[in-house]
Amino acid sequence: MGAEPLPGRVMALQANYCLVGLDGPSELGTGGRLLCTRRTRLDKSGLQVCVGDRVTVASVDWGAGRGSVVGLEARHNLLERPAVANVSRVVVVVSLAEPGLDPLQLTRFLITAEATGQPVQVVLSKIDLLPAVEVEGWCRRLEGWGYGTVAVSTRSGEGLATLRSHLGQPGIAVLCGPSGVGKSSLLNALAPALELRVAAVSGRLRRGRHTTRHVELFALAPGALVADSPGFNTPSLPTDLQTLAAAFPELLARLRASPCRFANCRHQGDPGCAVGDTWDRRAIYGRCLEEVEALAGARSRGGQARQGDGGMRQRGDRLEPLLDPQLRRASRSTRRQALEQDLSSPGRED
Ligand SMILES: Nc1nc2c(ncn2[C@@H]2O[C@H](COP(=O)(O)OP(=O)(O)OP(=O)(O)O)[C@@H](O)[C@H]2O)c(=O)[nH]1
Ligand SMILES: [Mg+2]
Ligand SMILES: [Zn+2]
Repeated sequence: MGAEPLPGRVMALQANYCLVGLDGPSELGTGGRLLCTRRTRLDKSGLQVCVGDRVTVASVDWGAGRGSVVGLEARHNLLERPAVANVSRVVVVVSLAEPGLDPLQLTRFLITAEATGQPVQVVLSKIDLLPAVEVEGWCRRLEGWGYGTVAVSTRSGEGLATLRSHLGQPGIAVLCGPSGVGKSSLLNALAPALELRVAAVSGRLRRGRHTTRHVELFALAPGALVADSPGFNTPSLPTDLQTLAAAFPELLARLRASPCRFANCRHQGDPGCAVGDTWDRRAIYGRCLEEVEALAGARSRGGQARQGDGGMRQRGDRLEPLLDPQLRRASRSTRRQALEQDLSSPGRED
């Protein structure tokens, strides 16, 4: 039994356990992993750990490779879905074909990614299925949205070296995106020893089959962790308009250059709108805006959605945190309080 708590990082969640990668050398060698109980209430808020969390482990049984998480460090940030704490960059992967790229769906992934406050990047996958000129067109289009892109193919190997250099940076990079776009295939291409499960797309729309079921962190280089995650189709939107607008880099750039006449401008042809009508994602922004407004309207009519459930909402068979986006952008301590209400759970994403 070890006496001093040992520092480490949550690499994956498994049922009621979490897999903790220990920082230093231990009786398990370097980079040893312990299966730890995670039902322990870490504090009175009942906060649970999430992949990416920095934790301390005690009551270690080296022979059995087991331990107990006894401490949790404050999170720097949280990607809500897939739930990963302390991310350094979010890489949204979308394929150009099989399944085809849906700009609204991509935007919803980008909005979730932007909420972390960390750098966001787009990987365009399966470029072997499209003429180079179309790939180039998508790259330019996404640059217009304010995003750097890497165009890749696991079949031809194109773009893999560039992607490796991005993912090989210190910190945690999260690969997220729809099912079947090739997230796990990309990691297998970069690190064949991982042998992650992949599966062919199916159906008329060539959709993925939800092959990856859990978020897991892998070391691509010393200090460089990358998370593979289960694909899902419809990331949710923020609950307020300021957060929504802040997730469109090209909109922010125009507003910084010259603000609209009215502070509550919807940028949909409003009088005195400085953003104008010519930006690519105007209609997509409009769709998201309508959805956020409709949800806000339903909340203000019902009232109970936010207050009655302790900041949680039901999605499918699990509870998800209702983090107030304004809190997320508030001071670090306020943000921590918000995070402490967060019950993160892995599992099936759709
Ligand atoms: N043509 C082509 N097919 C690819 C490429 N990369 C992956 N695929 C195929 O796409 C399918 C889905 O790949 P996965 O790696 O399982 O996709 P995923 O994004 O991890 O899917 P989920 O785990 O369900 O989220 C598999 O049949 C892969 O062989 C590529 O560059 N080109
Ligand atoms: Mg996968
Ligand atoms: Zn405007």
